[in-house]
Amino acid sequence: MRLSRYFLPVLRENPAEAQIVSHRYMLRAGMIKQQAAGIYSWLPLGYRVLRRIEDIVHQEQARAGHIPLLMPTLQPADLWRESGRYDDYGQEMLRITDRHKRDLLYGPTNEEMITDIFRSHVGSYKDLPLTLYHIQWKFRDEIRPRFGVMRGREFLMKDGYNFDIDKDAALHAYNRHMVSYLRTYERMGLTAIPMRAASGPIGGDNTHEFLVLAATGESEVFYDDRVTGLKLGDRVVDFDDRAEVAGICKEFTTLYARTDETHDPALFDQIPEAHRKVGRGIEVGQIFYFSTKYSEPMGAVVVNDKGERVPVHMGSHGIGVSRLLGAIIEASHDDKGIIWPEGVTPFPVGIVNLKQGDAATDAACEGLYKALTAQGLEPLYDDRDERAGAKFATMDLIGLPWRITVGPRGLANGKVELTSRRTGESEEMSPEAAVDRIAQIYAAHP
Ligand code: 5CA
Repeated sequence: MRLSRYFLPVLRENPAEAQIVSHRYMLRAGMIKQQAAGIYSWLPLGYRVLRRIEDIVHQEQARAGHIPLLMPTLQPADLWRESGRYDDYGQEMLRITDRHKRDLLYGPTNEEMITDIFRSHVGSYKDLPLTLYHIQWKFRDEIRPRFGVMRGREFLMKDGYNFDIDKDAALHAYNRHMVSYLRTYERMGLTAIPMRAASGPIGGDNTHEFLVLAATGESEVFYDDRVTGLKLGDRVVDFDDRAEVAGICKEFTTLYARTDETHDPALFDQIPEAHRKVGRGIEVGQIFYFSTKYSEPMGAVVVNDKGERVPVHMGSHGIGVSRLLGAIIEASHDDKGIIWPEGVTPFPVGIVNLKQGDAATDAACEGLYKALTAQGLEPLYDDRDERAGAKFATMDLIGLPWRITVGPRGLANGKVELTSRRTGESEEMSPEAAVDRIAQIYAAHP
């Protein structure tokens, strides 16, 4: 992509309405535009990151054996009358009436609809286990939408639903989600800690939230700081192996980590003082096991191996896809702008031409552009006729993790400069070596 042809409406001034750094940088970097309170357009740069995050979510769900589908944003109210949640959900639910005076709603979550799909097509234990998920827009008429995409009214969520024959099988599905989420967040450069939580309107007793530590987080968290050192890494996990998956969950949930909703001061005080931490966190996901809460009233039953009709055991599992952009920026930025982790960056590398119009620098930039593109590493080439300072400021603001700078002085010696956005360190090398290095770096981020 050439910046001269792209649509990147960066703002020079700090927008007054943005109270936290992620919101400020998303507006300044031309990633989003607010259209109404808590409702945003995703401009090209923001949309690229959103899609990267969706890709990672899809890949890790596939790895765990979960199956994608797509349900609509609008749902008939009657489904929610069956579960009893139509009245319970209150003012957060956006209710709509169509021309035939039928009650609809913009889905805040999909337990009812997925249960309806299941009961229409599945009748035997032989079709279990089954986990279906989608990535779809949700609407919750939050009383205080704020912090940009962090607490929106319209927001993108991955929500998955497991159907199992009994509690043990459903708890395995719960554990499978926990492990798949650990890797999902790690690939985005995040440390997201599973914390025992409260279930709210979704229901059930077993639930964990995933929290990214950040001073601007909306949840108060209490934890043993050794939990932040745990990593799943690139371990090969057999998601069908109940003991292995449960073992990983135990590893990540044994140290104390709770939100204020479930905090137990007596237990907390048993942690050695040096490791006892109180902080704030951003909730980027939540998993639930709620047994037969929806299957029973909605008649989602299967015939078991003894020929009896039994309601299926279910859970639901959510990732805040659009919120993740904010969480990643909160966790990774400096005073010049965003610092994207390689896993989610909108472009793997930027090219800055210090002397646009100079035959040698233009040719070298074109060469880099072609070589990187040929390797599937689409660069963002700043080919505008701008001062070097302005080009650097834009690159720093939008946060691509690597920058190749091409100027007449370096080129005279056959060199360009490769700079890390995170460390600020630069290294001179030939254009070919720079391309190789970028390819090497991204080999670890498919
Ligand atoms: N049905 C369940 C699991 S699929 C569910 O709805 N869970 S949830 O309520 O916890 O939402 C899942 C995730 O969506 C949350 O962890 C959070 O990351 C994200 N989320 C929730 N509300 C908002 C909001 N107003 N703006 C942005 N993201 C949100």
